[in-house]
Amino acid sequence: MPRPSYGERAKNQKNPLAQGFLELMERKQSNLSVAADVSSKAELLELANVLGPYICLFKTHIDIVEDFDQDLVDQLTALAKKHDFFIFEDRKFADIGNTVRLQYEKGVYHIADWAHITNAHPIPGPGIITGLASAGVPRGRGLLLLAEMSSAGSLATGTYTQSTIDMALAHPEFVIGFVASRRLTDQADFLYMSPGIGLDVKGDGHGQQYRTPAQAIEGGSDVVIVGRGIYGPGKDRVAEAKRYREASWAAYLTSLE
Ligand code: BMP
Repeated sequence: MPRPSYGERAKNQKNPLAQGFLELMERKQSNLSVAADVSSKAELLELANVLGPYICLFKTHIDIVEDFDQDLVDQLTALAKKHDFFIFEDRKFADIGNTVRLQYEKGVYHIADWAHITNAHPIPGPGIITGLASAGVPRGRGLLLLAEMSSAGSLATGTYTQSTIDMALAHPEFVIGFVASRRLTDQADFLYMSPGIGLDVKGDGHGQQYRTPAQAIEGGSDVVIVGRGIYGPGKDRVAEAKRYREASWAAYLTSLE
């Protein structure tokens, strides 16, 4: 059955963050996210500036940047506006609600102040969502739950994944979707973001497992997340970003037929 377009889904979205993101994908004709796993401020900003035109979402692990400062956040926010992308801090919160709220709002990074989207493991139960929501909803942010993981031997399967869906359905004001390899439910229009994507290799020797963009989109993913496939050793970053964007968008267009 043909799927509705990102633009059509935006019109029916009740969550404003998810709506804005779907509109951005349609406007920019990109369902590609880059996973910017680099450890210096200069490299991170360079990736955001050079790859910004091709992506809908810039995914960070801010705690691996060795020279983090507020200026990095200010410059990244300016690049997000300039190139029209959202920022996803892949923080993978995993503690009780009160603690994650503090980790989200305070400390060195103040993630809630600049990341449009962040994510959490459902393992502590629904309190992790309400804790994060208390800081995120007033700022208009969105949360993804890790319903599955791309790595070999992941424990996020079966009833764990099902319980994650139930937790998400109970919190539509903040949960906009999942990190997952495939579409999980038709009960609400969630966003599905899939890491573990590569066109050339199958793994990384540390448990990562790669599928192609077409495999992910065919399974119902909305956003394809690519890291080393774009900027790994010897890669032409811009050429690879274009290649992954084209492959991911072509698979999306096929899914509409
Ligand atoms: P790469 O494409 O270089 O393998 O990077 C994948 C990125 O996606 C990493 O930033 C990793 O933290 C993240 N990720 C993942 O690989 N699998 C998951 O299940 C969840 C993730 O967030």
